[in-house]
Amino acid sequence: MIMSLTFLHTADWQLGKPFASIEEPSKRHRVQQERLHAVQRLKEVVEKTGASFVLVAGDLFDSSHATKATVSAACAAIGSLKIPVLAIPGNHDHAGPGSIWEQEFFKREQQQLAPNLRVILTPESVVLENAIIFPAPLLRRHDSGDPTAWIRAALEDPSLPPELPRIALAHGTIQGFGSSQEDEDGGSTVVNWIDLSRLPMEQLDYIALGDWHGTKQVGPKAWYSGTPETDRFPKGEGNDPGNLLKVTVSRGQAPAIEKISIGHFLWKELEFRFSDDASLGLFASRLDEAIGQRGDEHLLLLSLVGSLGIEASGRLEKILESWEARLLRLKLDHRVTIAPTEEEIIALTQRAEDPLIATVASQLVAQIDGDDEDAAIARIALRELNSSCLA
Ligand SMILES: [Mn+2]
Repeated sequence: MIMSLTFLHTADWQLGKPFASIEEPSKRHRVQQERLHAVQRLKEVVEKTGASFVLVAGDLFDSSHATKATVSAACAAIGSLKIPVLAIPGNHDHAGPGSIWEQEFFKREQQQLAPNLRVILTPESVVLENAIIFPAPLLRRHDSGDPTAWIRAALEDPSLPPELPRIALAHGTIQGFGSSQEDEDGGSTVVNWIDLSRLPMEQLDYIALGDWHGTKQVGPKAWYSGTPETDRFPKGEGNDPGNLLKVTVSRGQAPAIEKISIGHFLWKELEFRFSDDASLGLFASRLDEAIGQRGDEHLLLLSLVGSLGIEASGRLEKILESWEARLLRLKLDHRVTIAPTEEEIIALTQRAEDPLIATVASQLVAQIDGDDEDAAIARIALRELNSSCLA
């Protein structure tokens, strides 16, 4: 009889990630907390899928310096899942000296709140009731060797139960894909390099990978689950974060994979070019369509180019002020230049009733053309002058 097994594959929770680029403390706190909420949301998925256990393919914590509050909250969330949770250390929470896994406080909280959590610190096969796990824990941040190399020989162990599905669990980069490290000479070296081509695929039933934050299949039986809660703006085409994987395996059969979306906050990118002052209205409606009233669930990377008249640039600044306040985060690449309209130049420079302003305006208008800093300052000064005249 073939035993079929369903489990959940997840990774890169990075609990305690600081999100220091979010200045507003209340927003930063919400984004930090959402990573924990994602673990809490796992409970529903566990119940719905009837999964036997959860595999966390590394980087459960963002660092070994997770606060006690983060450690306790993580253990409580994991404990609430009730089923076994097996995790390996990744590069962020590697099992080197001073690791979080050997800290007395973590051990105590784990024992009291998450007795179902098993952190695997040694590269040895783990025989469960219904599967065999081949873990590749990272024992340092950057491993120059292949952390899965030991698995090749271990699969030959005749004492392992032959009928149980065999699952490798690893964290790192695979050949030809993933993240690389810049070395000091500016060259690129690959660390934590998993050589899938050297793993005997016919002897494994699934390879659960972590480190890449999008969901991605990288072999017939090998997947990155991605991070359950998105933590950065989309990097390139096809990046697909905010999921976990429901995996059904049986010994010697192709695994069945189902992607389950679990992420909450939305990280979006928007580019807009201002062709004339009328395009400001189009821009405002574009933002309304993309985000609308749900600013407090969005992070937005906004790239703006083109040029606007003085008065329209002032209106743009007000629109941006609003979105800055509404969004969890507005990351702005603002390259819109101020190009006064004919009417604006005339209105400012030919002020018979106000000769001083007319003189200053004429001097600024003479300086606004160009890409240098002086021209940019002159354009802003002209905008300020214009708004003080209107006030
Ligand atoms: Mn990682």
